[in-house]
Amino acid sequence: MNGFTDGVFSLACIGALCVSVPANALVITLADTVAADPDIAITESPVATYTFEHNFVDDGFVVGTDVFTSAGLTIRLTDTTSNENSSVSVGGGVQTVLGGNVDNNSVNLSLPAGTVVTFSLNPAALADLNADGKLSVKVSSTSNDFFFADSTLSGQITRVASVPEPLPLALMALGFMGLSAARRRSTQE
Ligand SMILES: [Ca+2]
Ligand SMILES: [Ca+2]
Ligand SMILES: [Ca+2]
Ligand SMILES: [Ca+2]
Repeated sequence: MNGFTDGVFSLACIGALCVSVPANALVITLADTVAADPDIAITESPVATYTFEHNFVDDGFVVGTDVFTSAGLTIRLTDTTSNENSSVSVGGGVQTVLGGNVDNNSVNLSLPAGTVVTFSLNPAALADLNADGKLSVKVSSTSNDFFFADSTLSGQITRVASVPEPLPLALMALGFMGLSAARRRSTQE
């Protein structure tokens, strides 16, 4: 191989290496649970609402890099007696889901009985979650009383991993070394 083809060959190799290092898009499932112990009574009066926040930042969510493509909220409510109506609102009111009577569970409120309110976040609620990795949740009573047991928000994020900086730089350095070696060889010939 003469100096010129040697240089072209090393450039071609570097090109192939650069192309073979793609940006990686990882899909990761995250879940965050807020649990009340003991269960929190939500009544028409004096306390009609219970507000809390699902926070994914402390679970590794990186604002600006990670994006929730979908997420579902599962809230468990319990009750001791009578009929009531519940309402769950997220993201300061961008999505509200109305619930009916909560099944009675008068024996032990900590048992996994009661009623589960579950729904997928709409685009506005997803946007609120992606903006800061947090979603506020408000559980309200619109008639009579019930108890809040726990809430789980889970969903899939896509994480775009950038190409590590040192690698392209090292490849460029290798390329220049190859070219100058080829030049040296061709001037010596
Ligand atoms: Ca969390
Ligand atoms: Ca009930
Ligand atoms: Ca938010
Ligand atoms: Ca009740």
